[in-house]
Amino acid sequence: MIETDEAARAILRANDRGGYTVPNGRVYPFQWNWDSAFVALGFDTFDRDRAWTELETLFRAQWEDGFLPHIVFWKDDPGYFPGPSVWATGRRPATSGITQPPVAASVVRRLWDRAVEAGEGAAYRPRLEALFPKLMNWHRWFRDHRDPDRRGIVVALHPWETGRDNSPEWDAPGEAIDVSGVGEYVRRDTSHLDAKMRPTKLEYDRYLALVQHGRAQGWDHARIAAGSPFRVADVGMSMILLRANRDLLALAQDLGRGREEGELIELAARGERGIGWLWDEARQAWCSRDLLTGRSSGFVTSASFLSFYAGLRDARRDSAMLGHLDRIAARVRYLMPSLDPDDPGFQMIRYWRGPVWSVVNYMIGTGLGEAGHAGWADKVRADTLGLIESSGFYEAFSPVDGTGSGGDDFSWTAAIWLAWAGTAG
Ligand code: 9WN
Repeated sequence: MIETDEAARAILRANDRGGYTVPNGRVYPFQWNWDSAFVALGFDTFDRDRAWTELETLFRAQWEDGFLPHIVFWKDDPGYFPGPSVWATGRRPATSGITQPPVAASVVRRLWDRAVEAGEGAAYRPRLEALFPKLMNWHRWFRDHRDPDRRGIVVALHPWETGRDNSPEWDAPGEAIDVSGVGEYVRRDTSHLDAKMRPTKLEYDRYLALVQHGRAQGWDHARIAAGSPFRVADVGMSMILLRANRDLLALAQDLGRGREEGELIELAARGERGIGWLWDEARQAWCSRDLLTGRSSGFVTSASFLSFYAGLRDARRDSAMLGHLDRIAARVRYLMPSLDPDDPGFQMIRYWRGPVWSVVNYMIGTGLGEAGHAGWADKVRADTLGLIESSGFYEAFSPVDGTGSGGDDFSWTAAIWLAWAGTAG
């Protein structure tokens, strides 16, 4: 364990580009939004100052309207496609024009609690005071631009926004995307990694068509939303935002920010009321739903199990989800596969159609523990530990035999090891 801890710290140090950390130097040579939040959890176990810096750097790329981009291109690098010239958002620093799951507020709450426990509350309070309004503005941006019906959920306008890029949840909604004008392009991901682990050509065409749509709207978020051919209420982002609004509320209370406290109580209450729209009664599971057709995806994915992390407590639905957990655990060696292994589209090494992702396990395990399901929480953590110990710090892992999938020496896997999987208590 001590050796693995050292290896994890070495990965974070090696992927540190000075104030921000790349997920993997070859495959992903820029700063990614939710990666950086998880990375901060890892740094916090051995370098508190550096952990806070990671998020401070990310928020330096926030737009005036509160939007926080999914990639910040601090320096150009030809190793990744699509790079800054394809996004063409015209920002400084250069950024992408879509966002990613809002885990940052939950991470900041944890960093803050740990600083207070360590007796460093006074030293870190000014940094929290500076980050708080930025987090608030990002959450308001979700309310204003990603929740057209004011249900308290998150509508993704690009599969990359969900962080679960090629999940089959986006297949049917993706059919509405016209790819005829995409043109020629050269992917870089498949020159670094086995194409069997990556999305297909059709999926990439759709990703690029949506980038082109955003660019044609001058990256004006209201216009993009109004005309987007892809609008999916993502169960993962919705659960994560509900949790994050509660965590931001706790921070508002600590800081004595009464006005924001009221606003966050209302946002969390709205989320709790509205998220029931994502319960699929036929499937007896939490599922993403296409906003344009109103249809539920019907897919049970790892994101379905984030209901515990979101703090939803509904005995009937919880027991249905635990039933799915029981069934899935009997089918694979390692929890939590990104797609139900009973689904015909399950592929054990293809990205978000099967592999286990340590960051999702962290959220699922944390939620299960908080909801009083200690046995399941322990299993999710022990499985994550087992995967990393046997295969290394891969981007993701096969739930069937533990083989590593995607990039190696991966920052968020190292961070989750340090902050959660590799810890004893
Ligand atoms: C597109 C960096 C990111 C993660 C995502 C993961 C993958 C990018 C890609 O890598 O997405 O954002 O090019 O494949 O799906 O969750 O943030 O690690």
